[in-house]
Amino acid sequence: MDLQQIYQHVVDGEADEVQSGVKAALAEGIPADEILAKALIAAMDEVGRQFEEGELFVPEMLIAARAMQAGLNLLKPLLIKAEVKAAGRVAIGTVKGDLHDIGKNLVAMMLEGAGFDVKDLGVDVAPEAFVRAAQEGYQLVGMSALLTTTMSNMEVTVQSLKAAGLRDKVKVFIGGAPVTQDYATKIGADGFAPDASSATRVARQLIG
Ligand code: B1M
Repeated sequence: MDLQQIYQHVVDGEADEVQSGVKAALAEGIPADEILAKALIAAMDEVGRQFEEGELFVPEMLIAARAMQAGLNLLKPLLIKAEVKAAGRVAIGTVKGDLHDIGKNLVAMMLEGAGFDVKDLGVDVAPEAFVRAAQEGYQLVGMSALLTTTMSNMEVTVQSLKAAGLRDKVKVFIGGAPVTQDYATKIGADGFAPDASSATRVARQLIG
């Protein structure tokens, strides 16, 4: 199976073809993480590029995202290695105003695979919901943002944790395409991860 074909089916938003392509690639022994990186994630980058160029619009972007998710669902059991849930408790969500969840879902999946007890708060998560999770005893709060306009809600959440007297009880780590280490430092987050696999490493470091 040519990974380029799966890539093109994602760009074209053809979920059934993505699923059969992923199944064929797996049957040929292509590793799940290679299919993820070279076909699924690479295709979403292309979709973003075409959107930016005005070559496609929000509905097509959404259909492509669904096609990617269809492929991702098949890879999920292979990406998650069943380990004992002992690494720590993480509450993760996409910040208020932001509906992008593919990257956040990948990070949650990798954390689960690394043995973390993960509570997925979903998308458009208000600062109060992150605060509630910290009150419930989650030791790590992970925030994702894909829009430059919603990133500022990460800072609002850090401030809300402070105001609730919880800042020294939880570690905060952040990520998402527009987010950088400099931004994490600026808003007082404890960690930043550029991708899903480094998110696991950062989470481990933060929890000590
Ligand atoms: Co949107 N969108 N979108 N979109 N979308 C972007 C982000 C954009 C860059 C496209 C572009 O212009 N090139 C642009 C943002 C521009 C900006 O702010 N700088 C954009 C825009 C403008 C918008 C709308 C405003 C469009 C509109 O309505 N006019 C709108 C906003 C809606 C909202 O959120 N309120 C919108 C809507 C959508 C859809 C709903 C159609 C759809 C999302 C569907 C879904 O998520 N269920 C969508 C999509 C699919 C994209 C692109 C094409 C792909 C995003 C994606 O899933 N990437 C995106 C362009 C792009 O990113 N190339 C784009 C694949 C994913 C695996 O990567 O999410 O980066 P990513 O996650 C990575 C890392 O960032 C990191 O690890 C992940 C895995 O390696 N990471 C973390 C992520 N979270 C982390 C958290 C961590 C650690 C690491 O710790 C906690």
